[in-house]
Amino acid sequence: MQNSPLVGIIMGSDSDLSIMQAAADVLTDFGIQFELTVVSAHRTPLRMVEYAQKSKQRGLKVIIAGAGGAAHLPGMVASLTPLPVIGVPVKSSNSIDGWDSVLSILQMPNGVPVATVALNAAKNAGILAAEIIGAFDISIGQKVADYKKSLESDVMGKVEKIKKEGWDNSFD
Ligand code: RP5
Repeated sequence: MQNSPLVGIIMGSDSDLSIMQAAADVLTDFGIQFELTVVSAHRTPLRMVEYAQKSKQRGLKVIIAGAGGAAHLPGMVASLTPLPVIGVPVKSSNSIDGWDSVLSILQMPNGVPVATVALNAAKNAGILAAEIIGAFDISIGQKVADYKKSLESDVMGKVEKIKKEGWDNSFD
């Protein structure tokens, strides 16, 4: 395992942690060092600027940023760092129905991409971060490939399960 974190997980409030925890769990499973903290675009704007501007020099390779409601954190961080930013729209207490966070994170202007995952999909954010790290780290890349293979095995198990339950399957 590396000594300094490769992935920075940030979120607008501690109330996002129950959702963002899934990204941390994935990175732990893949053995990828990460850090996790609260950075609020609206309530600690200067902390956000400092975090984003120092992120690359601190050795981070990817940032996962989650926020709810008027979710400006991922996009603003992306505007301040050359690192890839993965955005997690969180359905929070101040979300209308989640679309506000999805669109705030998704609809970025040309030049400032945020790789936006589905609503509350912090697990996918963790997997995507692992894929990015795995593109240049052979050991992590192999773990990601093994994980993808396990998804196939899981589904093939389901194929067998419902076949045994009697559903007609003339495909296999
Ligand atoms: C957003 O406001 C945060 O990301 C969080 O999703 C939401 C609510 O924050 P709290 O009022 O719970 O601190 O900025």
